[in-house]
Amino acid sequence: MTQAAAETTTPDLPNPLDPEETMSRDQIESLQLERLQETVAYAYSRVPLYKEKYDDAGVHPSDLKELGDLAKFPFTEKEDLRKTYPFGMFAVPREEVARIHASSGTTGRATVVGYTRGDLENWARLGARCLRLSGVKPGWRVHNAYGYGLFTGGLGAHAAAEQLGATVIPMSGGQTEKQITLIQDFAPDAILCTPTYLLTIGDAMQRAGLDPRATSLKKAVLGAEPWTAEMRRELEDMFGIDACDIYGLSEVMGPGVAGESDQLKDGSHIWEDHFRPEIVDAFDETQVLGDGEHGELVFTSLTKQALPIIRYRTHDLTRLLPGTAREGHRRMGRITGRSDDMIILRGVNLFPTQIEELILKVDGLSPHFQLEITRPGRMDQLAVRVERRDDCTSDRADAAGSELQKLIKIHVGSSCRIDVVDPETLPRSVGKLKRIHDLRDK
Ligand code: DLL
Repeated sequence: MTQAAAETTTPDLPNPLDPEETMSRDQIESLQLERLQETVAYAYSRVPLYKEKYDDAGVHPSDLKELGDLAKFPFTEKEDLRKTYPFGMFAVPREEVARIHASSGTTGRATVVGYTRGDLENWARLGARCLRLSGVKPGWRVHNAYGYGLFTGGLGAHAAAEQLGATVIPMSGGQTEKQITLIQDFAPDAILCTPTYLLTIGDAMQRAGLDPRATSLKKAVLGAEPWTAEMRRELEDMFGIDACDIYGLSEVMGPGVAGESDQLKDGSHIWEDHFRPEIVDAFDETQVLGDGEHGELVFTSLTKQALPIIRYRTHDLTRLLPGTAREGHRRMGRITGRSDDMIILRGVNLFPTQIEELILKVDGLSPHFQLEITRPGRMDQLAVRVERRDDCTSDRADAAGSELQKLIKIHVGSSCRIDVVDPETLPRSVGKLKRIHDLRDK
């Protein structure tokens, strides 16, 4: 055992909550109204796109008298950031922008986001809140395997862990063998990465004859892609850890918009002193839905200086639930998927998370899978390609495939082809995994 691995105890360091974390719902809502009025007026006076949109829609910041009035204001879309590429939506002179990030996106131009020094401080503080809520402690060693660079994951999670007072190991994504070496040598207490990348690391350890349960890891804080309760169980069993969710998106901030309690594991708390969430009907965005109802998540930033964002359509589908671990801040349910990840198969809507949930209910099937959409004749066809587990023989794999097919028919309502393939034949994730392979145009 290395010396690092031998040092097992970390003294308990002070770990105070931010005062806003313990505010009541009423206190949060009055703070939200005050900050919302300021933010909308700030954006209107500094960003031509907002002024133009609001003038066209006949609304003015002074119309915001109560929180519900926000619904009178037009949405902001990813397309607005593309139209004003690269810096057209910044509300401060470029010299006051301390950092730029960008998301590559799969189509079209990258969307560029910016932060003032103050924005970076808030981001780090909110990220630290998430880690603290997930049970990560000051003084812990934190292995950060989110990608560093223009993606907000790496640097965002890094600043969060530093702010918390952890010792950060800035590994970034990829180089799985090196990840494993560092996990063994530096003996981290927590790991930060995407759920599918943690699966890749665990899988690679097992193939190298190592037991992921024997590492020093106690907690994983996972996000940047949708994952299910079944995947949480898979990863917790594989590593013998607590796995918690962290949510965020570049346009709104980055990782740290919402985080989950390791005690309750009941969904991520949105830091509502900095963001006002709404849920709108996914098919009619003019309808704002109540708490508990499923729809598309929309965010308004309440404190951002460089890039205030008002009613930003995330296209993430979820619902809002009352606060638990932090009572004043509502939680979001699991994200079922993004409206643009929805597969419409002969009239039936389906998300990769639904398939993940069903695969992990079938004995013998592993969480390594991908979805292929083809159009052999005139009809779309979905094929689920899924690896059998090592201990599942090829004979049993056929039965497992039939069982999955039946489950998908019953629970999703679609007929699809199932290919159960050998272990280690599908590509492994190094960050956000692309589950859907649409081959219809090819
Ligand atoms: O993925 C920020 C992030 C980094 C979050 C690391 C958490 C951890 P983007 O690249 O802009 O930013 O992608 C944002 O990723 O709209 C969701 O569709 C998805 N996403 C992020 N976190 C979660 C999560 C980062 N916990 C997009 N569960 C979002 C489900 C998530 N989906």
